Parts: sequence; C-alpha cells; structure tokens
Amino acid sequence: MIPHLTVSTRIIDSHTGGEPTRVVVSGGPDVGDGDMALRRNRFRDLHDAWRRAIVNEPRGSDVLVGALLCAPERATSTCGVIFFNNVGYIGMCGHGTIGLIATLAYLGRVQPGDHRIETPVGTITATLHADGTVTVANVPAYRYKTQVRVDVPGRRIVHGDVAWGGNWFFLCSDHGLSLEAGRVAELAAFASDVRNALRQQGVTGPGGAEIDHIELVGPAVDAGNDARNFVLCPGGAYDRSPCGTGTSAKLACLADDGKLAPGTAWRQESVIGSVFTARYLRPAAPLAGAPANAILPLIHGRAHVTLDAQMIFDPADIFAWGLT
Ligand code: PYC
Repeated sequence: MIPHLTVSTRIIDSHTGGEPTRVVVSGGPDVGDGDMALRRNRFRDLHDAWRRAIVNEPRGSDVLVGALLCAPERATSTCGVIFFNNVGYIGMCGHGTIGLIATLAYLGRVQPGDHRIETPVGTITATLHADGTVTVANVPAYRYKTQVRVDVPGRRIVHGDVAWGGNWFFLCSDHGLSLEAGRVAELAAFASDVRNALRQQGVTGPGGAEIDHIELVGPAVDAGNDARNFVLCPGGAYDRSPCGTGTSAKLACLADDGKLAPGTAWRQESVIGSVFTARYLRPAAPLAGAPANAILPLIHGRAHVTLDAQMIFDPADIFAWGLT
C-alpha cells in the first residue's frame, strides 16, 4: 500500500445558489486565539500554504471559497469564521455564511434560531429557519462614493458607486454588456479591466482600501426579480450566487438613492439566475465605526451540502499543498 500522511482535516462542501463553500470543520491550521482579524492575519502570515491546499487546484478550484471554522472569542457567539479564496482572504462572505450554517446544521451543531458568528470585519447574525433557509444579518453596509467616472483603457468610460458590504465593491451599470450566463468569459474580462483601471486611477475605499470586487449591474431576466448582477471576485472567478456582500453593497446604494424603503424585499438575481431575497433596516441609533448612511442588510438564501471528506497529504505528491 502507498503510505499516506493523513492529517485528519475534515472538509464539508456546500453550494449556495451555485457558488461553492468549503468549510474546514476540524484539523485545519492553528490560528490561535483573539479576534478573527488577528487570527486571519496569523492564517495569512504563518499558514498560507493551508489556504492553497484547501481551495486551490488540484484539490479545489478558483471558484471555491474556503471557510475556516473557529472557536468564538465570546461565549455569546456560536462560532468564528475566516473566509478565503484562491488568492487570499476576504472580510465577509454572504453565500459562505449561508453555506457555513447549512454545514453546521448537517453536523447537528446548530438548530433553527439565531446564531452570532464572528468574522474579521465584525460579528453577524445568521438565522437558520425551520425550512433550511438562512437569513444573514450582515455587517453594516454603506456607499462611500457615488458615480465615480473611470476611463477603462481600450473599452469605454464607465461610472460606478464604491460601496462596502463586508468587502469593497465597484457597482457599475453603464457597462453596455448583457449579463448572460453564456457570456461570463467576456464579462469577467471586462470587469477585470475595470478593476485594473480603478487601481491605475487610484480609485479606492477609505484609507486606500483596495476595491477587489466588481459588480456589473443590469435588469433581471426573470420578471419576478428586481435586478441581475455579475460579480468578479478577487481571484478572477465570478460569483455564481448573487453575492451576499455585493447585494448588501447594492442595498446601501439603493437606500442612499431613496429607491428602496427599509423592510422592502429586493430580489437579487445572479448571472446564472439564482436568487437572494434581501431587505435592509435603518439603524435606530448611529453605529459605532460606520458612517451616517450605513444600513443593516438582511440576505436570505439557501445552501445545500454536497460533500463530506477528509484531506489526504501524500508525501510523494509535490502538489499536495496546492498550486499557487
Ligand atoms: O456571497 O458575499 C458573498 C461572496 C463574496 C465572494 C463570493 N461570494
């Protein structure tokens, strides 16, 4: 028999509206204690090979979002989580949180009800409903800049809003493209050019924060929905789901423009036609650390578990720790 070094790392995959999440439920890197931002930094600085081993080829793919399940810092939280992808770490992940709760429900570790989850960008609440769907009360979202003009070399001049929904987004509707599943390569190439133009032209979030998600916005295909999006993720893959943090950013822009009232449902369709139903609340009092126009987004969707597996590290496999 070929000798295997098995590190007993258990991973559970799910998908949320077509977008996969791989939760490391045990045997992952030891990122110590402290808040999730601190643990994320340790993960990044000391254990980045684990990220590649978990989500990159040959075990994973560019599309996978990884989630390291952590013990919470506070007794009032169900757990902590650090989200990562093929190129690095992301602050929050809406589809990933829905996948995480579906995973914990599959393991019998959570029951219907509210669950506080610590993330590197703040504590959120995920509500597991009796029918298996999940509502994520995300971190506060807000629009930072309105209709910024960007000259995309070789393409066109576009305008977009810079908004925070747990990650930084540039939301652009004058892209001139049709948001169809059959055109994702064209959409990704365009969105990637927009992201490069933002970098070159110094368009950032506050304090120079990189805008690493590009959201192309367009009309819904299904008449029952409100809008469709195409979201380019930091590593070049596109989000198969409507993107929970991107939908939160969209809600912040709609709220600022007076185009959506608090509590009103917004059905956000992804480029492959999967849907999140979103709403927002206005905070009753100013939120610490958030601007006056911040809103509280609620994202509702469903994930399905697809795989329960153990990672195997073969000492003879030069790619056991993933491709860079
Ligand atoms: O659902 O927030 C999200 C997300 C971010 C990146 C991929 N999905």
